[in-house]
Amino acid sequence: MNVTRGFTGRPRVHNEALPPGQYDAGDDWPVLSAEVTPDLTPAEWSFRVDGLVEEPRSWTWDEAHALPQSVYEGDIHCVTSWSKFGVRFGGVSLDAFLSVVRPHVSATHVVAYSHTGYTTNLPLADVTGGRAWIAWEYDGRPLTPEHGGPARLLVPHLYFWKSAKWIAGLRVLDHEEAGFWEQNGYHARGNPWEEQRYSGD
Ligand SMILES: Nc1nc2c(c(=O)[nH]1)N[C@H]1C(S)=C(S)[C@@H](COP(=O)(O)O)O[C@H]1N2
Ligand SMILES: [Mo]
Repeated sequence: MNVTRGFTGRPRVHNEALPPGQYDAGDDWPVLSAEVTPDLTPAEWSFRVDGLVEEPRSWTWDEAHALPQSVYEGDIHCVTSWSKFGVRFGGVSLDAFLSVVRPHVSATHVVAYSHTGYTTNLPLADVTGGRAWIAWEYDGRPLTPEHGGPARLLVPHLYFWKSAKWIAGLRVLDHEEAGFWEQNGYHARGNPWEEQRYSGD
């Protein structure tokens, strides 16, 4: 265990769990968007799962909040090399949505898409098994618009570009379809522990 900060800010304790090539951003949380932050209210927000599923459906803000709530406490890692330790997000596990729509046995991948048009692709296995969330709270407060509020995808075990802000839905597929950054040279999976930054890494 290391205490990496002394007198400035609160002491930060962690388990040396920094993926290769990353640095600890401390209390900073950089905003990284390829898009203008949308003016999207909870009433306008919806989340849809369709494609290769038994029962495609959409959830309103209230319907999504009626699902069992779930918290992620842990770290996040951006491909631009900052990591943030011990963050706390609240929302609903993607498993709760997927168990309603029931992906076909042939399903292998998803494309996550935002209300702004951003897309990112993920293996289905990376968004099931308690490893992905629709998150609307950060540190017990509503997620701010620049960080993806009212709600964003959260897939913290992969580089943070996979965590689509202003999440609108998931399309379930039986093949991989490259999203925005993945079409622009970034890695299809983006596992920070294997430093999968660019295609070919
Ligand atoms: N809709 C949308 N989601 C997005 C992005 C974006 O431009 N648009 N940028 C991605 C990238 S590259 C990163 S690193 C994280 C940044 O999230 P943050 O601004 O909350 O730190 O959001 C990801 N999700
Ligand atoms: Mo990023």
